[in-house]
Parts: sequence; structure tokens; C-alpha cells
Amino acid sequence: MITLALESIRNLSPERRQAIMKRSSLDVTAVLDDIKKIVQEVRQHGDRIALDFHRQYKDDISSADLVASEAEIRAAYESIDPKLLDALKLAAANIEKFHRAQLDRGMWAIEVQPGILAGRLQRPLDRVGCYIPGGLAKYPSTVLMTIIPARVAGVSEIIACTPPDQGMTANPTTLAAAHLAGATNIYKIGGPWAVASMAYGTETVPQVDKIVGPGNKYVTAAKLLVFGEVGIDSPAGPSEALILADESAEARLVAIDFLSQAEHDPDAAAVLVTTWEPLAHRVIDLIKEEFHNLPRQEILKSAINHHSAVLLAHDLDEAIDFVNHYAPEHLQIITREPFAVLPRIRHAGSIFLGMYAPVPVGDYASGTNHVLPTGRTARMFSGLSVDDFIKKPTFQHLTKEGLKSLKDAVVRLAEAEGLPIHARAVAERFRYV
Ligand code: HSO
Ligand code: ZN
Repeated sequence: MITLALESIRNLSPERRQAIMKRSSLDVTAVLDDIKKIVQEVRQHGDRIALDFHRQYKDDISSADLVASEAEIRAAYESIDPKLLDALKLAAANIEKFHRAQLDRGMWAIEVQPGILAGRLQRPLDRVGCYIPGGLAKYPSTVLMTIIPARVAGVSEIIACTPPDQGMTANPTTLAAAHLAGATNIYKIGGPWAVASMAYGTETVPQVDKIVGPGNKYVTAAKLLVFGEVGIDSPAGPSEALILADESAEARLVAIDFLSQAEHDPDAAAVLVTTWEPLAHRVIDLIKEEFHNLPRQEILKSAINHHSAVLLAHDLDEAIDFVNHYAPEHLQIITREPFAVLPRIRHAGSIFLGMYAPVPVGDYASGTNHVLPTGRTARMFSGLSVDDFIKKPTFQHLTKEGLKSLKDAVVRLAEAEGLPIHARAVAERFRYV
């Protein structure tokens, strides 16, 4: 049974408000020790550890089974429904277009003071590994969302790891999408074994510079453990959506939008914040009615009863304050003038404006990325973008006059820090003048 009831933001107890803000909050600390063992074993023994784990799917496997062969990829590509392939191609084209627009001016430099030139370069990472979840959540769309931005950024080698099914086969749609997106190599390795293999390199898997892509708590724990050895993207937990709606919103659409991200995961969260009480009541009634006709009821029930809420705001200001505090992964704004609300949003992963922009368009095909910050981390993180695959070394050039104008300051600062040779490196250049 769905236990959803209308609550007013003003009357929320501190504990209730805290629980809504917290949602399922991905806590990996409990699994860190177990995952650390796996990560260290893979680091020491390479493929053997992943092979031992994957032997549950097929007895006599060797390192070659961890690689998706060209023949397998081609067969997968040819086996998928042509209409699905067309859909993947449309999504891929939009994702590529949107991410290409993110590439900004390359190298730049300014004259900081006369004779002092300082600038910045842009360099893509050499080799990136994308983790593509399997199991319960098989998302070929995530293949496009991780691989395409890396390719657009100019990464020369993009590998992907995805957990195999029984018989050591990978999901054909995942393989086809990875091929379409431009992966260099695809490995059939799952979970922390995949993360550790990409972080340290094995006989089969090359060592990468950064690992991106969502995963369950075991994958996230492994990523946190290898951070420093490689780069990682920001951790993404269960999906969440907050809908901000006023009297102009249609209850039927709000109800289905509310349910749509909840179907992802028992730990997903959906929140409606509205200034219009009749809408809130209608949406709750519709969710309760609709629920009985829907698939994935166990998932929906858990997500809605444990992590979701329907909230009444006294006015738009109160509603927007709540949104910014919640910092949702997905924010839908279904109000009379969504573009008037947009400038007031400070924290959200991706924003969907108006009644024709439901979250699934961003999940798949509008071009924006769906690997987004969850659990209030939109306060400090952005969704995946080309920036994740580009680093920016700085440079400087000084004329003699330029250096002269900095000499006294640098010498003084170096002496204050007890670093006399730093001071000398500058002073020495003026010894004979
Ligand atoms: N909403 C998920 C992404 C996704 N949805 C994949 C469908 N497939 C997290 O943003
Ligand atoms: Zn989704």
C-alpha cells in the first residue's frame, strides 16, 4: 500500500525534514573493508581474481573470456532491433551535439602585469574507463552518456567494463551502444573487479587515468578506494526527482512524472513541491489509483513509502528555498513561467522546464547527460560533461623586466616561508646587473 500523504513544508518536524533531505543516502562505509580486499587482490594478482569471481558463470574461463571480441560486438550490433538501433543513434547524435557545444576556447593567456604572461592549456586525458552497470539495471543509455563525452573531449582510448550474464555473455544492447558510442575495447568484468582492473591494469585490461560511470555501492566503494591512483567522477546514487509545480500543472502528468523516477530503485526518491493544494491532493489520489495498474510495484512502493514526499509550500519563495536545500538530481519545473524560476535555482543536477520536458527525455535523448549528482551533492558537483575528460595545465613566460617587478615580493615570501633557495632562484638572475 502507498502511504503518501500531503505535508506542509512549514509544519514538517525537524526529523521529518531531515529524513526527506537525507533520502536513501548512499553509505559505502559498511562495505569498504570487504571491497578493499578485492581491490588489493586484483592489484597483486591481476586477471586471476576477476576470473575466480566470474567462474560462477562458466567453469573453464580464461582471460580471453573477459574480452568482448570483435565478432561478438558485431553480432550484437547486428542482432538488435533496427528500431532500437535507430533510437540509440538519435540519442547518440543529440548527446554528441550537446557535449560538443561544451568545448570552450582552447589555450588562452593574459598579461598579468607588463612582461608577465600567464595562460592555460587544455589537454584531454589519454585513457578513460567507463563502468557500465549490468544486473538489475541494464542501461545502454548510460553507455552513450559516459563514452560520448569522453570521445568528444578528445580522449584517445576509451575502454568500457560491464558485468557479464550467465555464460559470460554481455548484454547485446550494451555492446552495440558501446560500439556505436566509440569505445576502443569492451571487457566483460563486473563490480569492484572491473574498477580495480581498470585502476591498476591487469594482463588483459589496460590501466586507465580516470574511471567514470554509475554503479551500486560496491562499485562506488571500489572507486573511492582507487581514487588518487586514478581520477573518478562524483559518486551517483539512486535516482531522484523533485517536481516543482503550480496551479498550471496537470495532475495526471505530475503523477506519472512522480512515479517515473521511482521505478528505478527501491531507494529512489520522488518529491512534489507545490503551491497549489488541490493539485497535491489530486496527484496523491492518482498515484494511489495508478499504482495498482503498474509493473515494478515492490520497487515503487519502497521508493515512495520510504524516500518520497508530497509537500505544500506557502508560496513560490518557500518552494524555491526548499528546492535549493534539497538540491535534487533532477528538477522539473512545471509552473506558469518556468524560465522566471530558473534564475533562482542554485542547486540541481539537471533541470526540466515546462510540461513537455519530462525527466526521461534527459535520461535518453535530449542531449544532456544523465550521470548526475544525487543525495544533495548537486550543491558541489555537476553532472558528467566533457570537463570530466579534460585537464588544464597552466603556463607562464616572463621577460627580464617582468621578473624584476616580482623579485622583491617573491624573495620576501620565500624567506618568510624559510625557503632560501626559492629566493635565490629569483635573485640569482639579477646578480650581475
Ligand atoms: N534516471 C537515471 C538514468 C537513467 N534513466 C537511465 C533511465 N535509464 C539517473 O539519472
Ligand atoms: Zn531514469
